[in-house]
Amino acid sequence: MARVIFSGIQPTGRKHLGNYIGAIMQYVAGQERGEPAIYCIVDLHATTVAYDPAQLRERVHDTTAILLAAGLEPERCILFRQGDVAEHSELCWLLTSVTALGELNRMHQFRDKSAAQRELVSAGLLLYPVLQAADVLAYRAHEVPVGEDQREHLELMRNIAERFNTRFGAGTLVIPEHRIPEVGARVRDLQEPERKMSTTGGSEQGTVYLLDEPDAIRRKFKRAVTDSDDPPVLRRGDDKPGVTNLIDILASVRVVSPQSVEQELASARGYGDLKLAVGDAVVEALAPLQERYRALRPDQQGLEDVLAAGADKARAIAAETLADVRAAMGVGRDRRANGRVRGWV
Ligand code: AQP
Repeated sequence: MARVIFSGIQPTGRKHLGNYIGAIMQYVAGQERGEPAIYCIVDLHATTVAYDPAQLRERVHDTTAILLAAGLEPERCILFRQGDVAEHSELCWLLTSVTALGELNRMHQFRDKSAAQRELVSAGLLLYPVLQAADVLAYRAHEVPVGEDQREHLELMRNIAERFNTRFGAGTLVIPEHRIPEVGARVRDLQEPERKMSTTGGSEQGTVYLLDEPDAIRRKFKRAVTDSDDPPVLRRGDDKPGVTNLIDILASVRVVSPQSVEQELASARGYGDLKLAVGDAVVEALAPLQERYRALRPDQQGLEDVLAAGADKARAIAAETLADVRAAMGVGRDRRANGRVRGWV
């Protein structure tokens, strides 16, 4: 059976190693399997917190160039901007009818982000996971590659889809499954390893950005917080978040198992060797991405062309789902004729 893969990513110019290992590496691998693999830059989600409208399109271009530089190929996947496909917003509204307010209030991300807002906690921030559900469900995706931090939203999305099917018609929506990597699902801040590496919540020194200079990357790893075990113990464990994080990052960028990294480091003199090895490996892994990014980013028209072509393909799929959802809910004129979607009038 064809496996549709879908994932969304926020538009920022500062994607970090957590985004790369938790999500972007999986996106690239998903191109092999997805039928199709669909990736969306979620500019509508970006409007749920304070932002600068003049910068939003720039950030979308930054992220598009990063994804292409990381290995997404427009011929092998569908890459587009959420705001170019109106079906996402419409489906979000329709799905609110099967979403409980209490569930949205309980989401950890809503609680954290609403506490961080200085002026306005927007209703959009509360509805964020419903729009996310609409993103995925519009494509009847089976698989959603994400990091560990999105587990709760994925569960909610499944509840929404199940409730919709029970209320309005079995089989209308596909119940998606998350795909969280076994290693690297939660890359931690290098300075505060009890927290995840994050765009908004982390420390500058603890966050490795994909476009950081090689020296800066090595320096951040050199200063990474480990622990005070004496003698140093180079193994993973819940009691050793800093060391575990470094081993997991090294394993992820080399695409080997953490056990093989532990074996390799068995004769190391201390944490310094681990920090050097992981710094070098990350610099090496990111070098081709950085080079391609520098070539791609100035061509704004080329990036827009990729997004526009992706949006056309995405819209064609989402429109079919929307027609079925509207029909099942009895909303608007029935746009289906002989099972096919008629033009929007
Ligand atoms: N630390 C992480 N480890 C593993 N995966 C992670 N992801 C995010 N942080 C980690 C995964 O990256 C994908 C894109 O996330 P996003 O669209 O939320 O982008 P962002 O805003 O740049 O990511 P942050 O850092 O998570 O933002 P904050 O913390 O500021 O809200 C997702 O699949 C996510 O799981």
